[in-house]
Amino acid sequence: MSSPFLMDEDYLPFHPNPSKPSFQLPAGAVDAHCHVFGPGDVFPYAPERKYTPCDASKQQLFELRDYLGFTRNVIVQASCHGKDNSALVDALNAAGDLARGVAVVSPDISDQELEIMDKAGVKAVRFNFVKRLVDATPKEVFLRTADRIKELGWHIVVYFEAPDLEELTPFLKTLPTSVVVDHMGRPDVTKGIDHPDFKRFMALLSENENFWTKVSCPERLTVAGPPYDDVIPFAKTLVETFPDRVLWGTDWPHPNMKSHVPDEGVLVNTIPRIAVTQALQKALLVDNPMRLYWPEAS
Ligand code: 0GY
Repeated sequence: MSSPFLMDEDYLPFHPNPSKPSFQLPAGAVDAHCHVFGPGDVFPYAPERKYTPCDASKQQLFELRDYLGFTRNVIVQASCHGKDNSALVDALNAAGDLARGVAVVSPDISDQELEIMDKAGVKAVRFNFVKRLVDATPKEVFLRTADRIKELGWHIVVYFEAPDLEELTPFLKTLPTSVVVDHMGRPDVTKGIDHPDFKRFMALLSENENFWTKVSCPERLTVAGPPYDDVIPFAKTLVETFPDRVLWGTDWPHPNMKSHVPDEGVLVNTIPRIAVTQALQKALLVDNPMRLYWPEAS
């Protein structure tokens, strides 16, 4: 059956044949930010979604994992699936121990549903503050969700854009778990690493040891385009200042890209430019994600 969902007209599907990276990933590397989308005829997109993507199946994700040389994935529930985590749970169950998940849930979720997700490998929930992706959720609702999931030992992933950090900081500091900030808090890279916005983000991490960040998504943050020279200083600064609290992910299948279709081989080749020693690379790609998502194995 063909998908009942029509991809948005301006939606760019993921790269059909990415290049092989010249950078060889360390053994056991984790792609700590990626998604599965649908397929829509099996796992329908949410009625409240802000975009309709190109289907991106678990099999395609696992093929990319193997092709690039990753061992494991952390799969993040994306806004187009709303709070229906079925596609995520299905992918986690198919991956066995090789994937962990980040879900999106309401505080009224049942214990039984939480248990199913926990068993499948969900380790976190995501709070999304990006206005083009989701309608606003009251902070009090997020706090109730945080209270539910902290009992399971899960943590919280947050997605916001740099101009919103100042307003969000008092709230973020009240979160009772480890907190992972997506995509370096989405800095405006034209402003440079000495701009107050990026300094505020650095201060958040230095003053709060429970905060981590994904030094991911050069393809979203760049103005210059590949090979993403303008994003490197931001990620390199974070990796060198907080070597034990950084994660890296491909962001496959790159929803809502407008400027270009990212080549994941080129993305992987940015890693040795932001983590310039083998020790930093191993921390970023293996030790840190294993500690957070596979604590029993690390
Ligand atoms: C990402 C970024 C985006 C989308 C989502 O949940 C989502 O739909 O996260 C975006 O459009 O910036 O991390 O995939």
